[in-house]
Amino acid sequence: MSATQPALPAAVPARVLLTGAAGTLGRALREPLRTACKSLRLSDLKPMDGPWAPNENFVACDLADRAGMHVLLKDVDAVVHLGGVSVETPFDPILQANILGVFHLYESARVNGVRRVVFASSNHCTGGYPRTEHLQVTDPPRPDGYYGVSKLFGEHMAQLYFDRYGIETVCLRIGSGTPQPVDKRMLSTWISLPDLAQLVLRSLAAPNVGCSVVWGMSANSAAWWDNTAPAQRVGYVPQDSSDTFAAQVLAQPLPDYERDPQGATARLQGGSFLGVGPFDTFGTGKQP
Ligand code: NAI
Ligand code: 15L
Repeated sequence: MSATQPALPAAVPARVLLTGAAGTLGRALREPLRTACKSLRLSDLKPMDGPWAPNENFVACDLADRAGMHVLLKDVDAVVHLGGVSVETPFDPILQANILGVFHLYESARVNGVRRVVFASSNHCTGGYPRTEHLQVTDPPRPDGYYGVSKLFGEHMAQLYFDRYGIETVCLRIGSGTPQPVDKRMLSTWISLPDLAQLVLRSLAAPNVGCSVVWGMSANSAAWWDNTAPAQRVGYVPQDSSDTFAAQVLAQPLPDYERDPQGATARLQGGSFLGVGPFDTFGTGKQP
């Protein structure tokens, strides 16, 4: 890709907290974040191993721990919130990490005077749409599971805390953040890790974002989402495209979840997440 990328923003807030720092995307974003900000506080459920750069420190915290979250958000200007359950699961872990955790995040932000959040939302907010639909961020949500519902809860909390308290949030509906696309669906949903880093930095630095939703995707010809206006709002200009990998990916056999063209996992945007559940919520040992 050769789309001209505006100069990287100078105005990344000085003191940034990165939750979910030990996860896949947290590890990928750590270096670009610590380079762009003055101090980077890393957090995750369990301790991470060093070594630490001079401007980094680590604080272990469970998102479900109210008092711990209050302390975690002290003396930070902005939060990149990646922490939480990142796949479709039974409701209880999602309730703790993604529902209670996001409530603690925003209440701690309000009490500590944090002005900006970059929230890792997900394409699973709209994973129930057929792959034939081309979506705007303003289209009605169609979550494909409890996980997608929890991300929509986060987006609504972001709106509430902007309208009531002026805390700005960029909700990134991330597609698939990986080194390269590995299946047909990802030709539509892929975001390269350098593009994701650019998107996060711009979301931290862009002025007057209010509460906005941006698709987290590279410049993929097969995209299901229109990112024109949302990307402009934060100045995001993707440099990569899944097109580069299309021939290689399409030469591979389809993964199991794409094989039956009438099945929900192949027909709908959420892919394999639609094949997870129902769960044995009431412990009866019987699935409906
Ligand atoms: P991941 O599962 O690798 O990382 C999530 C991190 O959150 C883990 O290190 C985990 O220990 C931590 N965590 C989980 N529960 C916690 C709790 N109760 N308290 C504190 N920390 C907790 O996920 P990944 O792939 O790095 O994704 C990061 C974020 O981006 C997640 O919120 C995910 O939902 C979102 N996302 C990721 C996409 C991707 O392509 N990787 C696509 C769309 C959204
Ligand atoms: C997500 O929201 C997940 O966190 C990630 O693990 C991927 O499955 C991604 O969506 C996807 O849809 O590819």
